[in-house]
Amino acid sequence: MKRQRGLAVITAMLVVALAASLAAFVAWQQHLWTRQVENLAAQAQGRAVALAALQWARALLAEDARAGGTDHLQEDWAQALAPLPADGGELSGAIRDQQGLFNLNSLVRGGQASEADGAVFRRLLEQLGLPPDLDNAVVDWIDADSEVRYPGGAEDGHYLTRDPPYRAANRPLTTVDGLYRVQGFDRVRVERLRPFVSVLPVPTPVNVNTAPPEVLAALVDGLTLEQAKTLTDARDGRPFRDLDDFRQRLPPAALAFDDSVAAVGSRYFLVAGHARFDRARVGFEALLERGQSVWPTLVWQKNL
Ligand SMILES: [Ca+2]
Ligand SMILES: [Ca+2]
Repeated sequence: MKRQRGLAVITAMLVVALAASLAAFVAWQQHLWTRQVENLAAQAQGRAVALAALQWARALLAEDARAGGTDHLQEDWAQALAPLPADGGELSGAIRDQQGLFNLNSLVRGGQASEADGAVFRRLLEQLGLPPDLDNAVVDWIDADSEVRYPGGAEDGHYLTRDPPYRAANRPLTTVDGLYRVQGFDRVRVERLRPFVSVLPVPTPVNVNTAPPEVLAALVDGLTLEQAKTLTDARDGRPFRDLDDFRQRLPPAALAFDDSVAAVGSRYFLVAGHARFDRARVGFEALLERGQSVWPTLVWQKNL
């Protein structure tokens, strides 16, 4: 009941914020003459709507943090915002848990290649029909040293022979597209991997309550994709309470998983919003971190 009321209040806040921004711009637009100024107005309107949508997402995630417990796909934040009609346009949006995916930056923890995360990533690569050696290439790209890992690794010595030459980043990835510069990756391979990976500012465990079957199968050595699908179907009706619950519900044939790579909650969420007004279409993406405080902080935001 309380949660329902909370959601209603948040939706009402969003509608008020939208109406206010729209009213202001509609009044302003009556005085506009040139297309150039109209474009500027559309951009400003887009920014105002993006801000309202972002506040909506933060409020939902804060509400969820106050309720405590795990993070799973039946919670309010995980329900997509159906296209919301606004005067002369509409807004839609969604919040996606980034820890349901494999965080590529988990491959290096505390400056060292993480064996447990490497094993998960290699299983994911294999399952997607990609060479498991790509793991070493990504670790070398991220780790601070210039020692080449075998097989498949590459450091400055390799990248400096490319045309044009460049150096290994030797720091965490900031976008999945960063993989294009890494030895062994091309368009096909990056796109194959993209739906299952994220790049977060720090290493993170995978949330078994939001991970797709492909990621769950990679997480647990010996778990087949078929078994992982059965597991996610059951989970979406009854989320895992904790890692022990997850362990107990694994099929007996599946081997153990490393506790350091799994969790039942999340800190990082991607908010995506799209709005349409007359001719103008605006979109944005933002990464929110729900850390010590209930109110999530903005890690980055970009307009699409
Ligand atoms: Ca939650
Ligand atoms: Ca390196």
